[in-house]
Amino acid sequence: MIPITAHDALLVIDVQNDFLPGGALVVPRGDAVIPVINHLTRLPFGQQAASQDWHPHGHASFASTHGPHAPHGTWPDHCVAGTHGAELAPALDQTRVGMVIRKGRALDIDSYSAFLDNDRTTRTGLEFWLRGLGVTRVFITGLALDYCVAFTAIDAKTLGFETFVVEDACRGIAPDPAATWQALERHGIVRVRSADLAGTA
Ligand code: VGL
Ligand code: ZN
Repeated sequence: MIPITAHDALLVIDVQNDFLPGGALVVPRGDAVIPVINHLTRLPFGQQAASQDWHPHGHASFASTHGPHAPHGTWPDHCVAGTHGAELAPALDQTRVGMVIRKGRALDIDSYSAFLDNDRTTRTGLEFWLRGLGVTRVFITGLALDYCVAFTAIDAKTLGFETFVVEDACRGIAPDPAATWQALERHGIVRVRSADLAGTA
């Protein structure tokens, strides 16, 4: 059991309509993370933050931006700022979320991580918010395990936070998550399940 304390933060990555069934960039069974995350929000985390993928029209990560020869690593148009698809899932309990970080807002740079854009220099501010509030450990949940969750976890660890990824509170785009877990474990990130986390008595 891992007792959750005031120095712990829950991070909810990109639980947005476009990544759920019926959305523009579906993460298979992505909706299954919502009840697990809602349960975790009731544990005594000192802070809780959520991220939103938040792209302008014509974003560099959209295949449609590049005409008929879209480069590798582009996606269907998704999470366009201000649209229904970009909203956090209505079933997600946001009552204890104190900070929402919007990332991928620059036209030419994508941002998988909730800490740093893919140029690896532009910061979102999440690091300073967490650190300023005395957070030392982060527990990461959400979508997609193999993209935004993994990038966020690796950055969190690299920035000096003790980093945990909550397995049953994440889903990936690729059917087999084994390579992602190997990469995370190689970085010293701890894989836990929601049942491993406990309120302090
Ligand atoms: C994501 C692909 C493109 C994610 C965001 O949230 O994992 N994946 N944009
Ligand atoms: Zn995106």
